[in-house]
Amino acid sequence: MPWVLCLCMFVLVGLALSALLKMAPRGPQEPPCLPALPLIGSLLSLHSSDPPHVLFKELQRKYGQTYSLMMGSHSVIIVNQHIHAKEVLLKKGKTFAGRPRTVTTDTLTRDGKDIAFGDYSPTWRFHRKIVHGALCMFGEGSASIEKIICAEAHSLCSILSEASAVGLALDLSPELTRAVTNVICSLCFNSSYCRGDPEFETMLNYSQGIVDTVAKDSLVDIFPWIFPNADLQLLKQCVSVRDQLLQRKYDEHKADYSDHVQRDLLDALLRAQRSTENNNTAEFGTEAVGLSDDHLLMTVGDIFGAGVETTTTVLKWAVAYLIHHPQTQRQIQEELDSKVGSERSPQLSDRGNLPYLEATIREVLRIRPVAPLLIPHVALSDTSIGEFSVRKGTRVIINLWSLHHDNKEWTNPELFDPGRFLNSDGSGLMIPSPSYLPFGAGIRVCLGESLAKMELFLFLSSVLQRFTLSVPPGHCLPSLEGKFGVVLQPPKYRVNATLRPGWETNSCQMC
Ligand code: PLO
Repeated sequence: MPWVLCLCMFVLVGLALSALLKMAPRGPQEPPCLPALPLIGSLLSLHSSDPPHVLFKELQRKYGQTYSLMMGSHSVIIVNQHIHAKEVLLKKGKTFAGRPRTVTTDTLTRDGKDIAFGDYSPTWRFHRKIVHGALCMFGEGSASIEKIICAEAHSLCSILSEASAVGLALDLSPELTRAVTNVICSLCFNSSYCRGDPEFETMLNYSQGIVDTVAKDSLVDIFPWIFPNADLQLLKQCVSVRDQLLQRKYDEHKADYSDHVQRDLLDALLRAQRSTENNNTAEFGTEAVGLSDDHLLMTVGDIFGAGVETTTTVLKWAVAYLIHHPQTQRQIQEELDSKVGSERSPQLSDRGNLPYLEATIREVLRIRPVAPLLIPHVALSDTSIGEFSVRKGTRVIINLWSLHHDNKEWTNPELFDPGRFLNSDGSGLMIPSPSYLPFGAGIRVCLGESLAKMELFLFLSSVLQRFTLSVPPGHCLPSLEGKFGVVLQPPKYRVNATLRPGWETNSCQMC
């Protein structure tokens, strides 16, 4: 019967085709996607009491380590594992070097004229190179930066001594912020703030306002046309106060600039700006890559913002963990006693001799990364991550929190354990997992990494050499949860600084 034959043929052809399709190498596929509705995207699946980095880590269980979602109309890929993270940041660093434009970051940076939030372009590359050079000149390797940090560490210790003498429990936050701000101020403007300086208070205020409102990928960034809300108003106000302050410093500097002396980082930037006006910068392509005053001002804003908020935040986390773990504190102090003693202050050359302190700093940066989602990247052309295809314009979020808490990579990732960064006999440092990127990686890696490491080391060693930190009687230990924002902020808490035996009469010495 011909129709039976036909049917058989049809089935056979179908089977053969499906076998062929199975054998043929499968082209790249899209990553699994959270449910999404027109306009609001995946908003309904993102409703949670957990902060975004924790929620994104949890969603891996259902969608796998790399998945996508829609933020409004934007497609976003979330990367939760180190192999894909390194593909994005290192192997395909240039392809993923873009930045999304958002209402809040545009407000902060005059439409991306800075380094951290500015999109990839010849101007951006040139700009970053100049800032990198200037930071190298005044940062790592320059003896003066060590002196500046030590002077601030010394003044911080004096404040702790005064508080300790009268048994006052201190909120360390403004003290740490001032110490770190002064390092950046000396570096950028060759100036510093005294305690209670009204300009410093202004700075504290506007910076908190910016941290609370900028780049949180909150509703205002996703639906700016529906939510021109109070957050955006506050941000605009804070940015305007910041801009006035920076502009004043900038104008003063320009007024007495001379080609022959380089007093600080701003002088180095001004010199670079002038020399670009006179030379061509062929290696950056044919487009004009000049640095406008806006670019320089926004860069100084970045250096200030990044330099102050990040380092202060890490120091506050470090102190919070140290008062939770007095044993760690004792071990650091024993190391300091035996390797530095009490005749002099710690200095950068001691770094190699204090592995336990270094391991503690690494562990703080692991367990509470300053920027748990880094800053989002954007694919500049069609590309892929692992087996997944990625379309040009897709945003990519590296969930550093997942990398640093991946239990395939870290034993008991929730546990604070500096020992994990030490070799078996505790004499040397190591990085036990490739899933560790506290400063990011690749062409957008943090420019201030070495400066931050110097500050963390000198501030913590100077304080712990002289003081033991503890919770004031009757107070609770600070929560270690953190408030999500452009940086992961520790809560407000107070500490008692008690002078260690032998230091009661010893005044703080300068290094
Ligand atoms: C911090 C508040 C400041 O007033 C402005 C500012 C500038 C640069 C930002 C910084 C803030 C937060 C931390 C950022 C930094 C650039 C790089 C750094 C985002 C918003 C990180 C952690 O990536």
